[in-house]
Amino acid sequence: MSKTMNVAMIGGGFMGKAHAMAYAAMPMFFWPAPALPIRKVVVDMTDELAEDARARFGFDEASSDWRAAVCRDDIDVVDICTPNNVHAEIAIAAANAGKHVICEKPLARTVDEARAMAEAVKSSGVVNMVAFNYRRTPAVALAKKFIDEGRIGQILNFRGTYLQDWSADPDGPLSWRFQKSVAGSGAVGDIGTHVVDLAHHLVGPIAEVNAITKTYVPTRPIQSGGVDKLGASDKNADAPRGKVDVEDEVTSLLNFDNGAVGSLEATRNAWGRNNFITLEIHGTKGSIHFNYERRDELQVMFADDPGDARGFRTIYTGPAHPFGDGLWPIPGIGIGYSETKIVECRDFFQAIVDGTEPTPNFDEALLIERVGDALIRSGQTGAWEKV
Ligand code: NAI
Ligand code: SOE
Repeated sequence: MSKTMNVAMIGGGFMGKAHAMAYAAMPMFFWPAPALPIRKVVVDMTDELAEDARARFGFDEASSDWRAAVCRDDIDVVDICTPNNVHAEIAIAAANAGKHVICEKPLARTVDEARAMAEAVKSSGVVNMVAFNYRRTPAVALAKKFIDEGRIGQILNFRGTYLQDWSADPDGPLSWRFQKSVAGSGAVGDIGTHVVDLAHHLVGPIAEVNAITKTYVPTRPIQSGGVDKLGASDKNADAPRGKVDVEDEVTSLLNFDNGAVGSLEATRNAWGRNNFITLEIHGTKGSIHFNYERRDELQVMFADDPGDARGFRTIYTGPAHPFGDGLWPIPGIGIGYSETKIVECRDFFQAIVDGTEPTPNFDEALLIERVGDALIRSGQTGAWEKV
């Protein structure tokens, strides 16, 4: 029987829901499970919010005191699902208490915070991971496999986009995602970092960037309540307006360490795009195309295909592909966002049990943070900026 591990989860919003679901579902998908996560205590800002999260997400206990929760003797894992402003403080306290830590992305608001977090987990020797879950989409993992096998040859160009439209309406609420003091940055940290993670995973480290950043909506109606309302679904155009002090959009050229070039776009203001994460990578022997809005599919073109079969073909991912052993027994059932979190949860607990480094860990996320910082700097200077 798998060993049980007690989790203290801090933050019971959107990601709290996704992580709680993964704790419950992971052993159902991956059996025998590396460990059985026990939803021990959930922490939120107030006793009322925490109790609501406890009842909804199936935790044993609720608390409004994360400092006490992360130090409890009976806690093995601390899971950080709060907005970005408290990631560093909680992760460092958890590491100092000897707890394994999984932290939502972006790792922190600034490079300095991220570095302090990476140092804390290193000096305490705890297992650490950052929740860049999109790389655990089976089609993305299949792209990685093809690249590692040399099927598209040497990579020449990476084009990555992350387009959404939940902030396109200027009367969408001023959530924490528009406040630098809470979020650290705007589209760069919130969604651009997912593209950087995918670029690092599939191509290698980004060396320098040349970016344009724009803020189109300078003020928004002040949001009531803590959990992010994410857009116009809950808008109150008559509320007093507060300042947006982060970028709405980033567009950048990229140079990679290995000589590949590329581009990155991230915006939450692109009407009609929902979770439009696209990757198109071409190499000396072929190309790969992925669109998260059709996340079960990977399009590939191999240059050595016979002339009469030249062109992109669509592979529909299923049991034969990465993570297929645990997901669904036949192709065509498909996966959702939650499955990426279930795989992430399995990999984190597997690393704890095996004593290995999960990926991406805090060191890798520090590098992503440095790319984000270079994107912001380049947006200000208009020049190429080194990572
Ligand atoms: P949210 O606003 O839905 O939920 C945040 C929760 O944390 C709220 O319940 C809030 O009351 C609570 N909270 C805030 N400060 C706290 C504190 N000091 N102590 C305890 N609880 C506190 O936010 P969401 O969307 O869940 O985002 C959380 C984190 O997850 C962010 O870092 C975000 O960037 C990341 N995220 C990652 C996603 C992914 O695809 N990997 C998707 C969405 C968010
Ligand atoms: C909002 O842009 C958001 O929830 C991001 O914070 C997540 O990281 C992304 O995966 C989904 O969209």
